[in-house]
Amino acid sequence: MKIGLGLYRHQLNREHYDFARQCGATHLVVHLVDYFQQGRHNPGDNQPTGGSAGWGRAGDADRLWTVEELASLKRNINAAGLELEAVENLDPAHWHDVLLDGPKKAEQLENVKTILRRLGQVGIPVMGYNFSIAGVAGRVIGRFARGNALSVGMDGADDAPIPQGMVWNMVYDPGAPPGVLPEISDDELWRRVEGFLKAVLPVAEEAGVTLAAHPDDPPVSRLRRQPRLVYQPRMYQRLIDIDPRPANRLEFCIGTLAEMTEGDLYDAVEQYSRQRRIAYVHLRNIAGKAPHYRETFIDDGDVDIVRVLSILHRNGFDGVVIPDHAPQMTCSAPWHAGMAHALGFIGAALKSIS
Ligand SMILES: [Mn+2]
Repeated sequence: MKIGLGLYRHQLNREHYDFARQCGATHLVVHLVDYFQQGRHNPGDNQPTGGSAGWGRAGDADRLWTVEELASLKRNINAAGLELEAVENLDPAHWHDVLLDGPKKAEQLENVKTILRRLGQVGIPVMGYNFSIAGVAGRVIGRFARGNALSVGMDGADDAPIPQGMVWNMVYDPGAPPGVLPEISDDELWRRVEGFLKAVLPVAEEAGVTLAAHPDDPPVSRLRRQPRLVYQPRMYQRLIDIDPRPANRLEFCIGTLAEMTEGDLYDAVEQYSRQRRIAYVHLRNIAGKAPHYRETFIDDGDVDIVRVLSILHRNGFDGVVIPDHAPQMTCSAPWHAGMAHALGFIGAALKSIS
């Protein structure tokens, strides 16, 4: 297994690349969506949470990530001695009507195909995505983690409807007419993801890019009156059974899986790693179950992280593991300290099992 670090858009610079290497990472997973754009609630270096208005504004609908910027990003990362493993998350500006089945759906499926071809051209092997209407919403921040560290949790599912012009917890159309998104069924959401995968997987495969699906964080059956896709471990199977292509894989989030109310986490790790359908792993620890849980330090929650890594190792998983989120440590560099702690733990755990 390889150790990676996930970086937000504003962290894509040499200082953070060197920090990753110093922590023992060899790979990076990068976010190109700017979650912190005009979002009033987001501390700059913490994972975004946002209020009912979401994380902030989506990107420029008319400007897809270019070959030049992707190539330059990869070049700079390689120059720092790291590999670029994945781009994580599509921008709602580029695919909102794929999620919403809206009038620009056909055009925006082409956007996704273009992005996949460009990743392939530059040699970025994985595109992480999260097929979700409400997105990562409805969580709370507090001093929940060991030693009063700032962390994220959930206290019941948010039932507030989503305003028009917003999807995936970001605003893509600030001039949208008043009103809220219509409620849809679980079947309708599955119909949409199936259409999406059938349309883009052949292009991904041809481009040599793997699509990696994140489960619903937080994992509840409905959030903001919209259905969720993967909120129990077994639902990942339905997703990969849509298409057997190896390009149809999982952004396997241990923390989210552990928050789910059904099934056994270690069985799920066994099940999906044995099928070789894990593209890369988000690793973090939690305490509790949705809709009442807290994110914890990696060595301090319900999950036996070493056991998870042992199962992955035994089943031949050779991909990248990143720390996902970490509590913010009380010091002048809360994000760095949290990540350094998580990466140190993961590094030691991997040495102990291999
Ligand atoms: Mn995750």
